[in-house]
Amino acid sequence: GQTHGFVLWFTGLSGSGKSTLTNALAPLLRERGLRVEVLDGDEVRTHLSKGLGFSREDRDTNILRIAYVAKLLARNGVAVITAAISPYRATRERAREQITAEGVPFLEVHLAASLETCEARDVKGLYAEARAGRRPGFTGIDDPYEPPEAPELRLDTGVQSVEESLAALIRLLEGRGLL
Ligand code: GGZ
Repeated sequence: GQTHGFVLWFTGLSGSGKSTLTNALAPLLRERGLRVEVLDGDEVRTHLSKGLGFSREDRDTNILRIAYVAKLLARNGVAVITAAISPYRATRERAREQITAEGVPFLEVHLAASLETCEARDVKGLYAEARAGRRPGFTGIDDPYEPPEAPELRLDTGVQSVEESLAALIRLLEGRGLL
């Protein structure tokens, strides 16, 4: 079995493809014998982060909880994929520090689809609500998203297909000796 856990930390706007890629990648990693856990922001918010909103403070609390659980899992050999917007650079850096302090590899993956692309998809109709003022503080509309300056991988999910993105992710993990 696998011995080395890691954290693959997806960051990007709502609709940038975090959940899509996570759901496609997890089974590929399992096929290769890895134990995989996914921490999806939307899902975490119904359990671990129930009751939290979208102020900076609440988002930071959410992200640091995800980082904490990711660390616990990864240091026990689990391949962890996180899929939260994680809009603040400083908070992602705190997550990185806490996880790498345990000797666990942390790979930040920026899903860099443009706001235009994400808004055009608007799978859940949330951008339309935000534009109409019914969802104040929506990331990318009237709340910040700070893109990573030096992510381990950047994927333009507005241009690259899911298959291309998956291939790039597999290459990243292989290149680091994690697959
Ligand atoms: C951003 C929001 C908001 C606001 C609700 N801003 O695409 P989704 O719908 O399914 O995923 C988004 C999710 C964001 O939760 P995260 O835990 O990933 O955010 S953070 O990392 O900032 O803590 C979106 C929905 O919740 N959503 N209101 N105001 N996204």
